[in-house]
Amino acid sequence: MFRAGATVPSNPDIVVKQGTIEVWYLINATLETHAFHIHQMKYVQERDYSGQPVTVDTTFMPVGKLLPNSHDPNYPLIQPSITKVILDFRHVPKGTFVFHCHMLAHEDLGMMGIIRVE
Ligand SMILES: [Cu+2]
Repeated sequence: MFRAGATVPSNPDIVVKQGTIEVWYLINATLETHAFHIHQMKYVQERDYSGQPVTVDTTFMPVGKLLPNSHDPNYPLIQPSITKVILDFRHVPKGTFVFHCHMLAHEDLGMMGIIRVE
């Protein structure tokens, strides 16, 4: 929500402390690939396709895996993919910025959040 006259939202989705290092797990419980992207910083993705840690600003989140549902075969279950990232807020300026899916159709449909560094 925006306050009257405000230029940034007053209610961020995530608040972090400047100077901290955070581990986030990006969970994709859908059957579509997503591309996590955050502004103002790069971060470490636990491993790339070669199995090595890599510094990035966008992470592709693999699709979830379909599993049979023994209770109702018409509704299969989804085992989510989990991607570990390490975000270093020691040198990120205080302020408010966005993270979002870098697939623009997803972003336009609402896959966007606000983060505030305090
Ligand atoms: Cu997406």
